[in-house]
Amino acid sequence: MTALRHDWTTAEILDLLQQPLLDLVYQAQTVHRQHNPSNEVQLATLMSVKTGGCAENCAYCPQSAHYQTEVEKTAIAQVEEVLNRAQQAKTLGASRFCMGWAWREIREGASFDAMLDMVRGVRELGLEACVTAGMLTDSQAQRLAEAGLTAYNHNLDTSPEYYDQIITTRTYSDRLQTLDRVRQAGMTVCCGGIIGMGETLSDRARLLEVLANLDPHPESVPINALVAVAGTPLEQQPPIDSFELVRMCATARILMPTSRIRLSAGRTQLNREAQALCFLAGVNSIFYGEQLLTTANPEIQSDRQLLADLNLKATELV
Ligand code: SAM
Ligand code: DTB
Ligand code: SF4
Repeated sequence: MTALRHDWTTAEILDLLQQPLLDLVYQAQTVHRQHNPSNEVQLATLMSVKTGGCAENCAYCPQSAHYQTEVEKTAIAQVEEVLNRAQQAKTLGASRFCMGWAWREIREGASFDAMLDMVRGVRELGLEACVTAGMLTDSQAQRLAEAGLTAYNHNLDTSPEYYDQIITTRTYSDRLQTLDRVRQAGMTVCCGGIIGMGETLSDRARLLEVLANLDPHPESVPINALVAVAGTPLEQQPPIDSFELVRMCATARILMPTSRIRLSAGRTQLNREAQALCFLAGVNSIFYGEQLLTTANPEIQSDRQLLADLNLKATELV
């Protein structure tokens, strides 16, 4: 059994990332089987509760108010609509429901009260509940934890060194501070990043280093491939090679043996074989449902078929 470590160096991680692909995947699957049930994948369904008009300037994001994209700013969804969608996700086999808010930071008032109602309602359905809504205060973290929120998602996105090429309206340490508040309030942490934004292999290693050296590790680690959206500064980025995504997932699995590694945005670009290789590399969660937040995800029917053909079981509700 490999012990959990929080002292990984950049050089060690770069060595892992650059191993012969099959050695890397073999090592990742070995670690995976030591710590987690094999052949099991958690299905998480996303819903955009508050879409567009965000004050941050994240270069990848179609919801930033700084860029002209096809995403329109919409009103905050009603609690009832959100809970209907959560019920539907449960019926379709999801065990986690994730609610996205295009905010720089959580606002107090009716919308935060509604967020708390959504969290309570999702938990009452027996689903894990996750919220992603930007920065928060200690008191907001506390109230979300009291409402039963399972996890708060807040991604580091890339390395500390590359960060200011992607976002200038907040800092890496702002991000780490929010993660700490989530942890202090007793919720689990969902934190990962994006590849395909023009970063180097060292940047990827450094992102993984920061994630793996958090103690405890984030319980869930979304690995996104950039969805290059027209109107964003990254619209011209070429798609990444799927083996690079496999390498990223495998290395995340080796570094964080007990975390859920979630193959997140970018799955529509992957064929079935590439996704199977990601599962072999230790991925044990995907986003399930035809939409991510504002962009497309694979069809429900094709995901069901993929899981059936690979004999993978969806994680059951507890
Ligand atoms: N505003 C909150 C925040 O930034 O934490 C929550 C919503 S934000 C859309 C959640 C995450 O989605 C981002 O941190 C980023 O990692 C991911 N994301 C956004 N746009 C993406 C894109 N075009 N491709 C891949 N991942 C993306
Ligand atoms: C995460 O890491 N990826 C999800 C979820 N956490 C919130 C979001 C992906 C968004 C992709 C672009 C969009 O659909 O707007
Ligand atoms: Fe806003 Fe989040 Fe998009 Fe950044 S990633 S622009 S914070 S919604």
